[in-house]
Amino acid sequence: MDSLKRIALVSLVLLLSPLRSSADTVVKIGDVGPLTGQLARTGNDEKNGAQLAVEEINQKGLVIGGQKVTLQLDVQDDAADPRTATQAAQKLVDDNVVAVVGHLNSGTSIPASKIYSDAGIVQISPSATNPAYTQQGFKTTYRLVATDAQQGPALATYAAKNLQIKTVAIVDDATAYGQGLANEFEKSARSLGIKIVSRDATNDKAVDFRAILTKIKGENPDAIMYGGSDATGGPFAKQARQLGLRAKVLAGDGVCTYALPTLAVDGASSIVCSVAGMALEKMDGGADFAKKYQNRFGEPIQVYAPFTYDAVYIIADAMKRANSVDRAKILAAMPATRYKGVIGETAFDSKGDLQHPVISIYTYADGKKTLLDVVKM
Ligand code: ABU
Repeated sequence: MDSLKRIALVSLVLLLSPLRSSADTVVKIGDVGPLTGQLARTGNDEKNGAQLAVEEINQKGLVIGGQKVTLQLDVQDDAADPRTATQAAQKLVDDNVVAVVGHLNSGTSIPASKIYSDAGIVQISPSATNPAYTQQGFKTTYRLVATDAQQGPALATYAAKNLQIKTVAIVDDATAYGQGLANEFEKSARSLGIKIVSRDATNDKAVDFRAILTKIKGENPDAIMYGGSDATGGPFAKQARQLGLRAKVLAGDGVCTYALPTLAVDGASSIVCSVAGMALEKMDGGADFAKKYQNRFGEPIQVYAPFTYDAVYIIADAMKRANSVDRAKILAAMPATRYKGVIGETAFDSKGDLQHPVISIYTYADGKKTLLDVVKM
């Protein structure tokens, strides 16, 4: 066979080869949250959960529309800053991601959501709890946690009924999350007959809470409700204990991390906090997931890693049902989601909120995060 014939034959074989049609299509999924700054610990936790799902799905093999698909996580850092978050969102749009897992914070998820909505990209926040996130009329916003309109009342009810709290001072960190949660808590607490003795605001970069705490000490409340993250809530509880306050410190999911005892030290035992989803201890497969996570990353889960893990699987499930990796088709498949994952059964209402939200209540006993109650909303 002369060389021209040989080239023609090889080209024909390549053209008809099934290998050609099975060449991988790389599909990008955005993952965005704070990877630097005070919330980097929880941001990396969420990124790790998503990474684990991507690695597993790629290892098992994903075929969409007869084409082998390799998922790639496009990771962006929003530093928990609203402006940086919109820049990160635009970068993800420009990178042609088909869906986004993020952001961690309400204060970043909300401004970024307009950018994803304009681009028709599904956004699944694993942890943004401010109700406003899904109330903007966007078809693209989803979340895997209960909202603060559920978390605030659950915490207030636990305080009134289980802890017999009669008086509370409220402090928030002036973020969309911390202030919003404190507002929801305050509304419910009042309706349950708890007296609000004071309301103060700090900020999410504060390190010294002694002026506010000294004033609160004079008010002698049964509890202090703190709306904010573990980075400030930990030192807040620690300084409260150092000043001799014996009041319970009530807080939401921002505070309720694995790292909290390191940040609050002696103050950790005074904390009662909520997580806006099923407790890891009660998740089917939660223990296996925790082991898998520990083996892969060499550290324990902070809070929401199982939620980003499921978020990636939910996106892959939407791709399968749409039989497409086209972002518009993935978006169209999302409302019919019925996905059973590590965090439980996920189905969304018309706004992108969970149909069956759950709140878990914890404390820290002997430095260990300890489950007190699980409330189905
Ligand atoms: N939900 C806890 C922390 C994230 C947020 O800002 O909503």
